[in-house]
Amino acid sequence: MNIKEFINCKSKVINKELDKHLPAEDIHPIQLNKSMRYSVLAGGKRLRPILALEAAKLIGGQEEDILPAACALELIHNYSLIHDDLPAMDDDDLRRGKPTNHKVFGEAMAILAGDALLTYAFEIMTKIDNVSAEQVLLAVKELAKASGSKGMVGGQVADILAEGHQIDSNELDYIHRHKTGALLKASVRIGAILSGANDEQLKALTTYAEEIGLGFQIVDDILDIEGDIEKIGKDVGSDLDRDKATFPAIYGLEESKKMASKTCKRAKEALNIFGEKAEVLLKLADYIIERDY
Ligand code: GRG
Repeated sequence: MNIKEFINCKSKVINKELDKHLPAEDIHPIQLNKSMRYSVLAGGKRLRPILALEAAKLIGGQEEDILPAACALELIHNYSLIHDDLPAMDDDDLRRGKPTNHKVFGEAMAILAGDALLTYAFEIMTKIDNVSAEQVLLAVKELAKASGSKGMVGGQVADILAEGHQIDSNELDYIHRHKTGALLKASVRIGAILSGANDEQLKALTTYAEEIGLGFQIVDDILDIEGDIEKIGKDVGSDLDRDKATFPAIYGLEESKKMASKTCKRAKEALNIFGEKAEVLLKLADYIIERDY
């Protein structure tokens, strides 16, 4: 099985489901609906939904039962990207190769589209069928915690407050475990919870998710730096700005690469209890750490 082909194929299923859930562009409020659809349907690897679906499959869950939760995760991810791109945050003009939401719809609409995606995610969670109310409740709690002040928003705040300061490895760890790691971890755990994972299975999948979350961010930082070096020919030393909350800034480029491959190894070891059934999640760990996009 080729993992890139697998991701492309699964993305089509997820995109179809997202399209189905998102409010149509020709109904009121038209501008808001257009703005929400613009960002969500602009591409993206759909890693979070795929992680949820694959964790579920490993435990014996049915894809169609997990799809609403998979969409909810992607909507929250997209809300975070829209808000992260705003002038008050990263002030980015491009996302997934297209103008950012606020560049097309204006800042006010981008803020509101993000808000609407966040809240709509929880509405979609109520549409989960064939799963006990108790499991849905646990999954909702997981999603809320991972998205809010104890998760992604908390990590984003720590990242903003760290700007312009030298931070230590503990702070860096906190930022990334929360800013990016929390939603990736929730993706795996939600798929597992909705499929009735037992404690041992949930613990193994949680370790896997924590490791790939960390690896994802280390690789993201490395790719950013390597991209800059390629684009503007900056020398590595000057780019490893100590005031940046990145792994290469704290550990150096070579050590960061070693750390990324260790996270991948630990992620895969955590799935030993599942044997060959974990093939897709094992390949996804490799894909996340070895990606060159
Ligand atoms: C604004 C509440 C709030 C949070 C923002 C996640 C985040 C917090 C900001 C994103 C900034 C960023 C680019 C972080 C690097 C890691 C990351 C989340 C990259 C984008 O995720 P991918 O690669 O994106 O899964 P696609 O486009 O494939 O969906």
